[in-house]
Amino acid sequence: MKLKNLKTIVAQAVIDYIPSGSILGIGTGTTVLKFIKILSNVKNLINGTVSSSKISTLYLKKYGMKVFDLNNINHLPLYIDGADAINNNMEMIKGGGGALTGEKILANIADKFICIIDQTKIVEILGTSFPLPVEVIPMAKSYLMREFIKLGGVPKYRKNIITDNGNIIIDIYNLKILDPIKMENVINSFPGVVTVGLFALRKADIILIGTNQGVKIIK
Ligand code: ABF
Repeated sequence: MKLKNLKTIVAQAVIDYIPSGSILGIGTGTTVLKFIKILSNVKNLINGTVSSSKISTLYLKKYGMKVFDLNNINHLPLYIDGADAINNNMEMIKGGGGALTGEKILANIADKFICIIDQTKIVEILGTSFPLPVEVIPMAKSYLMREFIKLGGVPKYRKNIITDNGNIIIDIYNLKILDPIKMENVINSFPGVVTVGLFALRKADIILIGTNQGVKIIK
């Protein structure tokens, strides 16, 4: 099956998990975009959405979906999002699209986080195949790059990207993340770090994987 079809089958399958009449948290990325299109055909199923990024908000509105401001919502039963890499403990690297801060806020608030991925995202060790994105306050860029080198990584400033929050992204290459929770805590502790794209403290609850054999479910 082509990659885009793996994303489509998983975007379709997650519809069955949506509680009717709820407000739904929406992630960012190409799989989520497919999900938004499919969701728009059954939009009466939900009361509306909250969005993790400006780009997803744009698409949600384009497809006629109601988008609430998160500050006006006090309960989020479900968050649906993709990932860039995920290990067999449901810990993830996210933020390849630069929306990691909005994604992490929604993932943390939601009662349940369902991750929708294609089979290429499964990895044994995080950090080896996909670099770890970190959203950073611009004035801390050089300091943080030095700290990331000390962690054993190769940091690279992502050019021409300003996040939804007006910050920059540093991608850390070649990090072998053997203890994701520890690494998330360490990177969180540096002043100037807004969000690290490591989702280990709050990992996925359910993973739906688009494979050549159909949708595989991991709980
Ligand atoms: C999202 O999924 C982002 O964090 C990440 O960049 C994106 C990548 O997945 P996709 O293959 O769906 O574009 O959660």
